[in-house]
Amino acid sequence: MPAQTDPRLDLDDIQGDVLVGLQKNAEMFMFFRIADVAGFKMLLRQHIASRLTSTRRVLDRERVAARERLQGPRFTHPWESLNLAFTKDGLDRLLGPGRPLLDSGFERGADHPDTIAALNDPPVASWLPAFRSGRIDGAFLLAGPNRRFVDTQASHLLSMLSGIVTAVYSEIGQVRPGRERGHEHFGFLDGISQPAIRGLTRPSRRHHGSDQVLPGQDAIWPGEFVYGYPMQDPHAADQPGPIAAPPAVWARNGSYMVVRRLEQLVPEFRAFVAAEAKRLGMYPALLGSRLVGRWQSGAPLELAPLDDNPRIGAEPMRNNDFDYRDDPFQRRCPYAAHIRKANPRDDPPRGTAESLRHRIVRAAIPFGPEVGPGETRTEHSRGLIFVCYQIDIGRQFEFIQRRYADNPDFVDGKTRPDTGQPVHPGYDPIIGQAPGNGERSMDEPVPNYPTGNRRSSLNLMQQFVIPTASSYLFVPSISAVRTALSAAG
Ligand code: N7H
Repeated sequence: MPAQTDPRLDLDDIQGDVLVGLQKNAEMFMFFRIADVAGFKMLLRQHIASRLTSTRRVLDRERVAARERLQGPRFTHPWESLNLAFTKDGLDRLLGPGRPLLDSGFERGADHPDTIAALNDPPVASWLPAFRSGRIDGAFLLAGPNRRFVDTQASHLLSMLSGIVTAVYSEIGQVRPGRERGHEHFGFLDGISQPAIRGLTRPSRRHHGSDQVLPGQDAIWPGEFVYGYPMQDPHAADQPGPIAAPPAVWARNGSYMVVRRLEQLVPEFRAFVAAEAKRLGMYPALLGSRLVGRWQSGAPLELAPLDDNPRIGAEPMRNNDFDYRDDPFQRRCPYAAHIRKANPRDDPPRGTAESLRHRIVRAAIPFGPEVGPGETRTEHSRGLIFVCYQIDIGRQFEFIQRRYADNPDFVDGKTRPDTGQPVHPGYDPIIGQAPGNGERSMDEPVPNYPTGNRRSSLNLMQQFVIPTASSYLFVPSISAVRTALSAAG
């Protein structure tokens, strides 16, 4: 429940995946090109706008699902979800080339040479064919309780759009089966740490001077993710900052979506962790947790530095309740570990206020089959369809990738406890990318916990996470789909 000072969010107008996430066991990402603009606009107005799943609907479903979770079974409701987003080319098609320009990162695009260079991404020539040739105008997100349900939903949509839209690429993501549910393909529990959104949830406790909803979960002003609301004030996190002013009236309640199809080389990752753990004299699960910053169960190294503690991992009141102030010398968690890089909390030189300017809402889902019993080298494409939402792609997603994960000097200003020498933390071993696919390394894979000054480093000869497609999209409000974006031109 929002606090009185929190902004009122237009829950009926903001699409449901942006702030809360569509309910899903399976989700299809259908990238398309518009063939008949006038026909497409008519369908948007008459059929599609009313079918888009709003944030209110997702919240209502969440309440039902939460009640039922108490009784045991997993989500199986035949809830159909549909969201829609457009690339810059799609907006050009709908609004004409004189349309107002939106966020600069969005207008540059994921496949622009400057973006590729900034993120050290692999060349577009190595991406999936659909993303390297021809235009992509937008993407439908279709989610539901299982793959068959979503496939059926997709064929209904496609038959309605026949002759009007061409599907150029579809990928279906699915939660992993059985006990791996909620875990990504390397085996780690995902979807634990998300920003809480002011106006959706009420900050409930003061913790180290900031408003938090669950322990360790900072409340963020909604303008960081959606146009028309206050952003963070970099000097006072509990005060509303400037409004995220929409670049056009119709952009209000809209957000930007980054989609990245990230292939994961799972057998290779496992073999690497096993071999390096042996070399370093540690057990593989410990080394794996030092790369991520959490154990596979989700328990954070800050709270469980040497042994897994699945009870902490499963407990929302505990599994995020930490920062890095008690770990100035990376004894519990390496500076380069994925979660310490991706959300450094209070660790950057300017503290938490700095990290809160670079938060994203994540909505990823794994794709591809499970690793087969004899699969010692990757034989099937699998990985994560990484999705995140923000209001400024350059300051949020790109900043995390470029200035944190790909920057071997971040976190800066750290020194060795014994010699006072400066430390170079190295690359994020999960998503960090070096220029030209060069070699990466990370500092201190071996814990010096609770004491010790053994110096170790890990050479990451290859990447285990490989981008194979990337796209920047705008997720308009439902009312914009019904009006400005579908107005007869
Ligand atoms: Fe990451 N992984 O399995 O190792 N991620 N991630 N991520 N990630 C997180 O806290 C993973 C990727 C973030 O607040 C967890 O929810 C994998 C990209 C952020 O403490 C795990 C891939 C970006 C957080 C993984 C991948 C991020 C986070 C812990 C790619 C942005 C929250 C579970 C295949 C550029 C950090 C959790 C916090 C958490 C994994 C991609 C960002 C297990 C395998 C591209 C902000």
